[in-house]
Amino acid sequence: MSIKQAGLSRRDALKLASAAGLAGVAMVYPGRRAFAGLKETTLLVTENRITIDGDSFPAITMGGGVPGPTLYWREGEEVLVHVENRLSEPTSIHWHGLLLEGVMDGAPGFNAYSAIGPGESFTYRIKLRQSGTYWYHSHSGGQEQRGMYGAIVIAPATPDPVKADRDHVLLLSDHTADHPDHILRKLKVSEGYYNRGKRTLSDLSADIDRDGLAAAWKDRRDWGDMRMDPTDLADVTGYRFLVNGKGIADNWTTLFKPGERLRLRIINGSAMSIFDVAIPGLAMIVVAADGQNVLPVKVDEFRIGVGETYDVIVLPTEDRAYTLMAEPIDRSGYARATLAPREGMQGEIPPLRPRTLLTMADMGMHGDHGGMDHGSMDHSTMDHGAMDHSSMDHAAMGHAMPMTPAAQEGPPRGWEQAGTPPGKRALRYADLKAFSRNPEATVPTTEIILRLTGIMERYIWTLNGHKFDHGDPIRVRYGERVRLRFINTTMMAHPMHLHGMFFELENGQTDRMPRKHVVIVPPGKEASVVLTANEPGDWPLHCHLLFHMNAGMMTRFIVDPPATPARS
Ligand SMILES: [Cu+2]
Repeated sequence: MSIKQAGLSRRDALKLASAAGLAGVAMVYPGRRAFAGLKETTLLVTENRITIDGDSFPAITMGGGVPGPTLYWREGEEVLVHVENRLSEPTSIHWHGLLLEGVMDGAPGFNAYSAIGPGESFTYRIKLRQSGTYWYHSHSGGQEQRGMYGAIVIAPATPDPVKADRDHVLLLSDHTADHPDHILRKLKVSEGYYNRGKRTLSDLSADIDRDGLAAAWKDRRDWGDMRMDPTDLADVTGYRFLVNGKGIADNWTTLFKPGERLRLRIINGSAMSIFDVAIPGLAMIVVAADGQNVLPVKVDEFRIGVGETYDVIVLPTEDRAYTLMAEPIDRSGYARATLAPREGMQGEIPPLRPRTLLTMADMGMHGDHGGMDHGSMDHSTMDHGAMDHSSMDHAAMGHAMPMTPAAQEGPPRGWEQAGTPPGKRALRYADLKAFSRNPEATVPTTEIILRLTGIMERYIWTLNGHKFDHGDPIRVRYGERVRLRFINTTMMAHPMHLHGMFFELENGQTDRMPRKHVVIVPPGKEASVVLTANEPGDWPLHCHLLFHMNAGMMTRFIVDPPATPARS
């Protein structure tokens, strides 16, 4: 672990204290009541100013900076986090990916948890039942976007199967000086407000050259009918993209000695941005997804949805600097970090890859479908040839990206096309195999269908056609084995996140389905997961795009408490 960049953190202070034989936090913070065997952390939530690439911005900070401090914990520990709200508005902290008691989950309005009022404090108490890379963030309004996010690294109780000489968190985020409430208002006025990548007439002529007049115009007309832009991969642009709170000029850097093994814990803590991540010249071995170990898979790049995490091992052998590039899928900019053998070095920055265009094929629509009601996007009228669950082509799901892009002129077309350079390999969900075999072989007894829906022109994002708390919640029995089928009827990818539990991604694996808490459901496609409902509670299930969630793309996933055996 490099202490270099972080300065002497509280954790380091604790480590030093324990190395010096000083047991317990009471020695470090005299006067605070010590809980035997508990690890305590205090997070002050305050308004503060932060500096990115030399520019100063207001922010909401946890512990004074953005991101908040990385919390280094150990599996089996019980942790106490005292959160003191020094804002003039309510706040909350949610522990993303952690298994915990419902009231400690930190989502206001769920599990009898309420937001922490101005001037108030709340103590979270979590007994850590897992290890890996996670993060924490506000679950109130747009506060996450304003700086309330930080990383969590939980060391396993048993020796870590992943060996590394150095271990770093790379927390990706998107920053704007615009207030989140203002952004949402603008989005509601016009869905295209932020979409500056609109296609122009000259684009049309290029399409006509390639596809012929009829096809080009037909595609246009279809898009027009749906009131969506074919470039709507992301609906908010104008962000700058950060690694560990650092901009492109700040250039977050870490050092290595050639031949060392580096573990990079990459977290997508952005509000709205899905990234393609690569380190040109360096292969990455993916060893964990969403905090859970997977069988190692070597790739050149991966796509990371909002709320997802990937741990990778890299083995730089050359005496040169490398650039980690994270390009948002709308290619409106990039975040970078540098891995270098010495201070002051930087790697080459490759040109941004072209922006992918979505096509009607992303909606599973081929040929004439003139009678279709685009306004309601009724699932039953869609072409489900490729969506039959039983025969679903899992390789084509989610991250399916061919090793080389199809030979074609112009920008890549279709969600799956990341513009991966020829001969390079992009991670697909189908590549993820759980490190340990799935304990559950039980076939799901219940299938729950969740349609991802929206009325884009009014910026209403919904589940099964209902805004949050306007439709029925999902309710399952304790211990029930359920399948959740997400059917995306919209033109955007939605990273769907479940609190309180892991699910197993149905990615074509049989007994090694990866355990995740976020699944990207691509535009017009579907994804399915299975889970055993063994965490009683009233859990949020939502799209992790901040403005989609705030617009209503959220529901309750209620797991009834276990039945109490009748007394005799
Ligand atoms: Cu969404």
